Amino acid sequence: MINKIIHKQLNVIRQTNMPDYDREVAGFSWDAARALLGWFPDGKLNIAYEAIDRHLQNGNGGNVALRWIAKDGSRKDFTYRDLSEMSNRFANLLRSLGIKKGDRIYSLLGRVPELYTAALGTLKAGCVFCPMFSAFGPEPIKSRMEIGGANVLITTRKLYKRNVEAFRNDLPELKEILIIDGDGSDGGLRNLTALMAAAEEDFRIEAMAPEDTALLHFTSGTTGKPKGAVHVHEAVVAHHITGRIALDLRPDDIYWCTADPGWITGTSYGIIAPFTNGVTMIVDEAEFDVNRWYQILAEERVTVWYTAPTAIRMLMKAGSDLVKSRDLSHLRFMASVGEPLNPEAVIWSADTFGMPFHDNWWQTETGGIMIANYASVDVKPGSMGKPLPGIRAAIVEKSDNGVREITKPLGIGELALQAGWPSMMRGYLHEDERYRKCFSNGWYLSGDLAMRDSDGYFWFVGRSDDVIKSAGHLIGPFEVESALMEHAAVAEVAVIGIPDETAGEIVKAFVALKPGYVPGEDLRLDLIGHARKRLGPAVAPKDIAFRKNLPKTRSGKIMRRLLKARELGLPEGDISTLESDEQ
Ligand code: 6R9
Repeated sequence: MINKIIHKQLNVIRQTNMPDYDREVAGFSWDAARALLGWFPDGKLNIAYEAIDRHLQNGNGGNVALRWIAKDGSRKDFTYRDLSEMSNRFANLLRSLGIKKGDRIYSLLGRVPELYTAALGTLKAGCVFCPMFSAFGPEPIKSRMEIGGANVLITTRKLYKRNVEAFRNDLPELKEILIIDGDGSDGGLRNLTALMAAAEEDFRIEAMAPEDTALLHFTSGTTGKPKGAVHVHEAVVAHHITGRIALDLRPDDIYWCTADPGWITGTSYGIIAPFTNGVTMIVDEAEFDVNRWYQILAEERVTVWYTAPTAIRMLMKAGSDLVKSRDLSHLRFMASVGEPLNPEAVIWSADTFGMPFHDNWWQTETGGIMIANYASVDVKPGSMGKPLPGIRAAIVEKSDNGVREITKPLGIGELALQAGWPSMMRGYLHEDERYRKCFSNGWYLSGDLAMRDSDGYFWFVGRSDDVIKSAGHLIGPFEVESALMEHAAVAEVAVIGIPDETAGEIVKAFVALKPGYVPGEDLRLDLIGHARKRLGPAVAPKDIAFRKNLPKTRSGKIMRRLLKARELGLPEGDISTLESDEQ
């Protein structure tokens, strides 16, 4: 723990949306947060109305909602009115195809404008939106579409051919595939652009019950298939208030969230929260690039910036001079999420930008920010900050009848949140048992280990499971192992995360070969190639090592933990259940 504290200046504190954290905590009510939104009669609402059309009613339809920067650097602006009309067209288009309320609309797209209008139009039509990463290969795409029962997929011709075509007929519920770059002549694919042009511009937004499903976001566990976290329309209450008090968003902000909507950060804070708060949001189609990023921050006069530790570490590596040579005087708040943010990175940013990155913590399951460093609160570098007003967070440990709170400062235990905030997932799709196991004595158990200090700041310690976090993305070892098992040479496989200076962790696989196969560089590259084809570059292992056998428990479970301890030269811990272990 670093003792240095970054103090906030009084003139900064006064200008924030939440100048007094303790007062906000004492006075906070979710009902008051609900009242900040527009709502429909009879307690109904719709996320897309709150995000877009409410601003038209308030006379702000002409404000720029989305400034899209294409890979080639060209810009395109969309006002709130533009997005309203385009999402209306998309909703009408769904209706014209016979798509009903509750149907599941999936996207497999890069960060292009169609992704944003499809998300909003889907919500307007009362359908469920499920965004997928365009860097996924066919395996993760197929399992996600199968589990969620996808009815419509919006994608590009290339992504369809490469990742979907081969299994299209295995998905009986999939009715329509809309191609954003289609010419209408492909077998069974529809041309989104033509359909959009033909669709009506007016649409009566579906009034949804607060508990109606709005979004489906997949996340990974240690075992089994990916889990589909179900989120409801009322989640927008939490998106809105966290945008306001954790990211300090205001209508005159130029806000840039660098996350892709395939990750929940890119939906909650890359679509919903910024729009409900009426900002101008920057979307960059291109991937990370140091110079491009600094150029965007300067040229677009970004005021609030939300990014992730892997990117911050890469910026740090590129050096402070690049920052100092630009005019970044418009920046007033910077935040980070997704993995531990090293204290060095916080101090570096405070020295280099004149303000620190504000780390915050949350999960796909929590739907929105739960613990954060706020604009008005002093920052302890390395800490995730303090619970959101309205959220009770605690450190708990197992007890005879469930869990009990550890109140001793700096006691390590599982990070838990008192259940019952609006953006909490309402279930893992088709997996009630897995969902129920997340709760005990009214606490939601996060699966993360953490501690709280005597000032109420929370500190991340580690994960309590084997899930890997690489460049901010959760990767389930089982998903990677399953893909490698499909290779003819593989008898057994175990996948773990290895610490990496930049990406936090990288995926490494240990493979035992079937008889007749010989370990070697060619086979190693072949296995990596196989995994990349199946899983996509974001999920595939970066490294593969061969073993004669993998360490297993007597019940036959591969001990990933032991492999990891050996790999890192750490104590092997309790190996009493270890069975075969010939290396
Ligand atoms: C939003 C998001 C959730 C997991 C979470 C934890 C890790 C997130 C963190 C952090 C340390 C932070 N995590 N924020 N670890 N410090 N500030 O990331 O959702 O992809 O579901 O991941 O990410 O392990 O449990 P998701």
